[in-house]
Amino acid sequence: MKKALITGVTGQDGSYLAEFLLEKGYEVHGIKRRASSFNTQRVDHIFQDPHEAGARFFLHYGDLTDTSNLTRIMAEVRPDEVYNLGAQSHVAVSFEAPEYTADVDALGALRLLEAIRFLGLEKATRYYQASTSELYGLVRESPQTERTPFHPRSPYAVAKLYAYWIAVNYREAYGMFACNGILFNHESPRRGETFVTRKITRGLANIAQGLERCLYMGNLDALRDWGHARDYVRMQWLMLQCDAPDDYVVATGEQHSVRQFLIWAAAELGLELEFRGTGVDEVAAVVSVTGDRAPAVRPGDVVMRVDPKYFRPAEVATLLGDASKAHQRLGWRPETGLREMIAEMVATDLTLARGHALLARHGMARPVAGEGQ
Ligand code: NDP
Ligand code: GDR
Repeated sequence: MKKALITGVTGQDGSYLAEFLLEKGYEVHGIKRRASSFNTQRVDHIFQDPHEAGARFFLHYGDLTDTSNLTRIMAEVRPDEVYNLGAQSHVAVSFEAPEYTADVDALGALRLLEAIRFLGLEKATRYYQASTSELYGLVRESPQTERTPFHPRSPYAVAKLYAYWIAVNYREAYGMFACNGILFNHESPRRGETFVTRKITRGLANIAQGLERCLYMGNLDALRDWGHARDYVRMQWLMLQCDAPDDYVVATGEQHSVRQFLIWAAAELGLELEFRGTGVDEVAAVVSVTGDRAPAVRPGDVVMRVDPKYFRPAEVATLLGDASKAHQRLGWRPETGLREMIAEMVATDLTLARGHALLARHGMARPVAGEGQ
């Protein structure tokens, strides 16, 4: 039975990857952080009682900033495959916590590679690094391929640049099977609530149910290549099954604006939007409401306003990936289209919002958690 070790197992990708590897028959070990409240919601459905015979999913406390902890877990598990998905993954937050972001995202990768080397596992353990389209930053050519030059635009992207190159370096220096997946944005109903897609689907679902009045957004003109996380974790695994290690772009090859995402998410709730004004004065107003998904919304309601607080000190204006190499060498193609993914995200957030609204009607109102980035 193959063994995998996943950092960031409690995150969006970690949860889909753990599911995928368990289905493939792997024994899966994940590193979770100690937190003062539960942080395993995304993997609770695949929890297995370690006391039961045949359990194949195990969680270990750990942190990418803690060398001895990572080395000890690596020594205990001796994994065939390591997937380094753990990160402070929010670009805007990285401007506020640049040093922490570098410690986790850059040095965390080094610590894992060194643990593999220190334990003499460099020929036994394959390593996947969660690299990112943010490396391209100020893009020099479009679409971006594995050969497009990098120009990172945030402390997050600069830290990930180090992680990218240290994986390449350990491959060249020590013959390690280390791969970079240069993944473009990928989303799902499990996406963190402060990334733009989830912020929109969750915010609009809350507005539809009368739990919030208005969504406050940053740069609506940003262009992204959005895919589904479920499709992208399949590619993370495929990379480590090859005869030789390499780096791959993972993307859909389609690009849309944040504004367009808003329009399509609203349409899933039966809301037609009209955008008025420009720049920081731009708003989205409801033109018509159809169906019964948004009982709290009336035509004329302003459901989105721009708040410059969400602009970034340096923005990545446009990203569009060319995943031809992944397709030609590994036969990978994304299976879920953007409209289908938006429908899935809105449906999930609407169910959550209806639950909140029901509690509120019975005097058990819980505030809708936090504004953010
Ligand atoms: P998430 O933010 O959903 O998950 C990040 C995970 O890392 C969480 O499990 C988090 O734990 C964990 N983590 C954070 N800090 C530490 C730390 N100090 N030590 C150990 N674990 C830590 O990210 P995604 O699942 O979306 O992304 C997975 C990886 O892929 C990340 O490295 C991200 O940067 C990268 N990436 C993501 C893309 C995307 O569009 N989603 C695109 C390209 C790259 P906790 O749950 O406790 O917070
Ligand atoms: P990104 O994702 O920065 O691309 O990083 P995010 O969803 O945060 O932003 C995408 C674009 O939308 C614009 N935007 C807003 N973003 C947020 N979060 N909140 C807003 O209110 C808002 N308004 C407009 C942003 O300015 C940006 O242009 C994600 C992360 O998952 C990284 O870890 C990963 O490496 C990259 O994708 C690929």
